[in-house]
Amino acid sequence: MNVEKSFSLAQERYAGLGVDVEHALKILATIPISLHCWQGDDVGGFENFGGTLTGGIMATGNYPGKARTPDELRADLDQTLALIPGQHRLNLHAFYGEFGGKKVDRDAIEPKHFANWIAWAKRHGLGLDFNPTCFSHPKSADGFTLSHADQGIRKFWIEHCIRSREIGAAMGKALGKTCVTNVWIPDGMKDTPADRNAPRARLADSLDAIFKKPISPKLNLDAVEPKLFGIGSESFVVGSHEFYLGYAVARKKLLTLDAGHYHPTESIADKISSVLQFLPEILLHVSRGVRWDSDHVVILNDDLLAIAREIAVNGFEKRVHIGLDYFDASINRVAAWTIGTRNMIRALLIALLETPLIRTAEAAGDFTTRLALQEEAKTLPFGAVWDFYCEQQGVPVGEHWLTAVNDYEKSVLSKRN
Ligand code: RNT
Ligand code: ZN
Repeated sequence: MNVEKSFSLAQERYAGLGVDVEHALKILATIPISLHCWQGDDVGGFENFGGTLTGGIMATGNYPGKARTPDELRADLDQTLALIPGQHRLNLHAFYGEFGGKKVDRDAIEPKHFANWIAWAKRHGLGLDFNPTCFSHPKSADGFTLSHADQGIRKFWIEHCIRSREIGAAMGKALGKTCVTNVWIPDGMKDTPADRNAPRARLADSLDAIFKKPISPKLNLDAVEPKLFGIGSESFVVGSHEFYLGYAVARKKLLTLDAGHYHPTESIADKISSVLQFLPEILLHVSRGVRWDSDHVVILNDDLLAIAREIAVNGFEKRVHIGLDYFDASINRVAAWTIGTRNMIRALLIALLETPLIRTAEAAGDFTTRLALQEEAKTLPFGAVWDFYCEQQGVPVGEHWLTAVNDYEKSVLSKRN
């Protein structure tokens, strides 16, 4: 077979540079990517009380075939997972619970509402991650949740987040795989606030109330996600980077770095080794902003490679939880998941294969050689290794996954609506 032939030539080429390809593939197979459930239905959720997406995030496009029920979403995920090499995780939002047609408000969610998800994950050997949903709800309509001036509204969202952690712990326990529960809130202001302090003080208090009850870190880890701006919160975001960095360090929480949450020229890759000096673990939301936090499908670009390098080169794969966070409704959603996830894995592979000689050159102060090798590395035959890995893991090689997606679109997605 061509795949094997190309692979063995590639392996030889890498061996000449001191790179053990088999070893790289072994490590790659241990790195789970947490697929975000919300790519499958444009961040809609299944509460079925007619809510629209709010919170300053937006899915644009109306490609046909979006999942309308948990069963449809799971079927789409089954198809997606069949196209992605390796063992991964699913990241759920609270409003993807199964409420049996009843109105269960956010402050009343329980592990039982996620029983089908847990059973499905168990069948697939997947871990689950979790998120309270502090948007797309009447009590978040004025743009504030955990930092709201109204104590009643604050209490509602605190209760939601407390329950979310408990659901995370239940997932961790049932699956024997630690759940990461990530708190992101949309709180902020469109225009210049007079008081930036009081909302932040309230947010810190609310978080302390949420995290008061200790939960075993074997079952659930708490993460907090900062942001620079959102639609409708352009001038002020309560949970800014500095706010949550300080909070995470002071309270020993995971910090979530979302690739779309900073100035467009600012990269989260450079933040990883900075924050890991002071935090044992972090969570990534790998995304792609185009001019703004637009959450485009992750592609194999320099930004993604830079993130992958930081993880692979430093051996941070146990300390950095990798999640995806994008939502494109303008293309086939199964393809969107597949493209982004395969790219994340491919970027990690390229990074793992990068020649140790680059580091050696840098350590020797030889920056000429460093640059030369960095550039040579760009045309090393990682594609042959990637194809081999896909074949070895029993998923389609190269563009052949697209055939499966097209068939699925014809036989399943096009029948929806
Ligand atoms: C929003 C954050 C957050 C959401 C998801 C749906 O800016 O990135 O992570 O995208 O929780
Ligand atoms: Zn995010």
